Amino acid sequence: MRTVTNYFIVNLSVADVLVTVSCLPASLLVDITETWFFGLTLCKVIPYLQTVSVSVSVLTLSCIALDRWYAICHPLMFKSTAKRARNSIIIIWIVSCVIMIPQAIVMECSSIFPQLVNKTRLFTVCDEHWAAEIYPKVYHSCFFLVTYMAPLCLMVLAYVQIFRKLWCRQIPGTSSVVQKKWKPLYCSAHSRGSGPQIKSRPSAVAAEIKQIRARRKTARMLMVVLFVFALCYLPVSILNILKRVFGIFDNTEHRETVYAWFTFSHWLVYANSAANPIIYNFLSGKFREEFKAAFSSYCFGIHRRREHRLSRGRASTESRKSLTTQISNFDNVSRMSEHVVLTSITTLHTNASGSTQNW
Ligand code: NVH
Repeated sequence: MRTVTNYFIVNLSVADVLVTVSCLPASLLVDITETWFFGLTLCKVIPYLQTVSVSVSVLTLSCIALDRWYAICHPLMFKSTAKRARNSIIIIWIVSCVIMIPQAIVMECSSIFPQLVNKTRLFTVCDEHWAAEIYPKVYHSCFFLVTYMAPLCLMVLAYVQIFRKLWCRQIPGTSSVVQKKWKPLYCSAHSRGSGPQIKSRPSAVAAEIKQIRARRKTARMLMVVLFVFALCYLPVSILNILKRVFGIFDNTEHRETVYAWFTFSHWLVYANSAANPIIYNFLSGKFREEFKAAFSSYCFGIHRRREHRLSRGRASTESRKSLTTQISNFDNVSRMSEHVVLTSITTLHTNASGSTQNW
């Protein structure tokens, strides 16, 4: 499915793969040995790729949130298309590669014992070298703001509005009694009864309920992805600020503990890359379905895939047959509410027109 969100999710995965392949092995070795074995070029390239990947991930998550925010909260203001998504992805990569160039410039190899420079790689470290003390403080404060704090705050605001729109809004064509039953308790009172109560055709109502249901599922998954991202990048971001801006670990007696915390924080960053496909697996039926199809076609060849497509085709035809069957897959609370809505609309409509029309 070439949706805008899916384009961005693929881009997020590219950044995840990039950081896992290029930075994880080096990070593992540095965390264990406290030594840089890879020479000056890679001392510039690997941390550069690390920061590019962070920037690409956070910008991609921001674009996903922005796209959902426009689609759900301001549908008439902006139309996002697959082409626009592709262009945004190109811009994300260019911007990330450009803004992280200073990182490559400041990375240098140095030896703890300069007399051993030409004899061994042991005691070599790869670290930032700045002309004055103030520069790293400014740079890392900006890095934290631009790659963590500001985008996360904006995304939280966007998802709060999306949440309100999807979970607290008036369902079209429903009476206030039905509406109260549909609307879960956690929605604030002010949104209750807002918006006109349009008496739409049942098929239109069903289509809209279906759309809201699909959007809720996607939004729920995206909120989990964002929450896990924020959680996994929090320790490394905080530790980095404490180290570079406040210089807290410069003369510490607890060197081992500090190293352990840094190692843990690096692993959380890499764990985030592994977490995303797991989240998609648990929270997206479509992802599971497509993954299984791709996996079985990889293992058993094209023949099986064709069979799978056919059976999926059958399944989707069957699923189109009955709206009630489709809706019965909803989660428990919503299922009950939805049942109330559908029964009430059907009853209302039957009473009004004497027939239940197509459904
Ligand atoms: C540059 C690093 C240094 C910490 C984040 C990821 C991250 C850090 C962070 C947040 C393993 C600017 C700011 C940096 C590093 C860097 C070697 C390597 C990496 F989301 F990774 F706070 N933070 N030496 N952080 N860097 O650890 O230069 O990328 O070999 O890639 S960094 S490494």
